[in-house]
Amino acid sequence: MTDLLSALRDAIGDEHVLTEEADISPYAADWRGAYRGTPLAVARPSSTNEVAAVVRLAHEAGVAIVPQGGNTGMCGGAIPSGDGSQIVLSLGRLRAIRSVDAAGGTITVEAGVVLAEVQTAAAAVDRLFPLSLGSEGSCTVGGNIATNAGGTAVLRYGMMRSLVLGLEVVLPDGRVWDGLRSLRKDNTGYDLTQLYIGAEGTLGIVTAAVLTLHPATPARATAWVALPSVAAAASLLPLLREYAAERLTTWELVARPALDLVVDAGLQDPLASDAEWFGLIELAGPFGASVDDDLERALGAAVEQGLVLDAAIAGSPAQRAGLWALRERVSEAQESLGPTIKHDVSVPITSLDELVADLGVSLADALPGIRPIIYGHVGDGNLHYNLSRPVDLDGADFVAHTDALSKIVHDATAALGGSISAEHGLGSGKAAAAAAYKSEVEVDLMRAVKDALDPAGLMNPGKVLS
Ligand code: FAD
Ligand code: 2HG
Ligand code: ZN
Repeated sequence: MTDLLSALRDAIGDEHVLTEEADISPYAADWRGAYRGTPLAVARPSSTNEVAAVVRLAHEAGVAIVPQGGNTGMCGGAIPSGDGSQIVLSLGRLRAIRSVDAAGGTITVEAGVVLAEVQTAAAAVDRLFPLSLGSEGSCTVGGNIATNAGGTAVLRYGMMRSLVLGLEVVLPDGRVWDGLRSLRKDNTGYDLTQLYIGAEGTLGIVTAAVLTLHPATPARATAWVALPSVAAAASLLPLLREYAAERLTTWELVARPALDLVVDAGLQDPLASDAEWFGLIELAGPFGASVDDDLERALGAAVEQGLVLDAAIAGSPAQRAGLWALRERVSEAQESLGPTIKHDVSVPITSLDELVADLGVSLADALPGIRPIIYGHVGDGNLHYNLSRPVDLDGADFVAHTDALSKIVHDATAALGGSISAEHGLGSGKAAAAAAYKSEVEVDLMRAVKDALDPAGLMNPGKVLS
């Protein structure tokens, strides 16, 4: 290992190979402290060639690599094992925006560029990069690609995989695949770009990407609504589309206990409603688009049909930000209740009410006093069905119930034809669970891909496939 470390130092510079406890500890655990490992070292290359050199040297030494971007992931994907045998490869120094092509509608960026920086660079040329996550100030493009991130604009623009045109990838043996194409059409064989998206660093290291830019949407109309039920939230989707068509960008759900958390944390509740379910709706369009009128007409029809009980429409950018915060701050606010057992499930949108009703009963039976904090991307059929401890149960004792409680949530989701990871990926935390809900054929195919592209098994082992 001493030889490897000194070869790495020669390749990327002494100060960019970290081994001291104080230096490596920020890379050794996730942001919640839910996953913790022990890196052999942390390598911080600054270019594609340096990434290739690190990977080649590790490959020659038979040492595994764990890529890490902003370390905002939810499932432990960027965290090494605890045995001190794996190198964390941080992409944080690959920070260049290589080019912006407003006319062609593309931007080419390196993997370590923070998502918010891509949004800003797009806005500077009057374009939109639509991926939008609560973590956008710290997550990176490489991490967004590796997890196929979702967020609050998927309804209109799709997940990260629909925003990527081309990739540059360092392969497990250190070779570089230059697939940085900006073509909208390219039917020349297997789609390797899509294969690397959502692979969570298990097939190679993304070093750069060509991303799609969309027209800017300066006209925005935003509402916070009180709802009679989850079924109403599902029925609202086709109604909103009827009035807003593709301008409907966001349709998010927040349950009463989740709203109470952010209000307790200091946010203002715009509706004095005793409803159990709430939602955030946003329409967006080009300058001069009639989004305000469309939203008002849609909400009028929704109230008439009994799908919405009450609504507050943002009258200023500050009010809009206030409504968004009611949704975006829930994840962080739940941490105040102690450790969270997280679930990121999706079902067909028409089955959401059944899922919520079933789980309400079965989880309370399994652990009386358990507090579900439910919110998520209802327009995508995706709920964060997160669990907090009963008030009289210690955090550690609660976490000991994780497997049993998650099995209840995942079984109910699978019974409705759903997915146990809608947008966060599998990492190490959900890899085994996911395999249990897939057919043998599907797991075999995934293993065949892994074995073909990473025959030595050195790319983020134990993630995605346990
Ligand atoms: P990391 O956490 O560093 O890594 C994630 C995975 O990608 C790991 O497996 C890692 O090995 C791999 N990886 C990282 N970089 C590369 C690379 N260059 N090449 C290959 N593999 C790589 N996610 C959503 O989908 N939707 C949301 O709405 C959402 N909201 C969030 C809100 C908050 C407050 C937080 C904290 C997180 C949220 N997330 C959300 C989760 C997270 O931000 C995303 O998964 C994000 O895409 C991870 O990016 P990252 O750069 O932090 O990746
Ligand atoms: C969100 O939609 C994120 O807010 C985070 O995906 C969800 O913290 C979570 O469980
Ligand atoms: Zn989410």
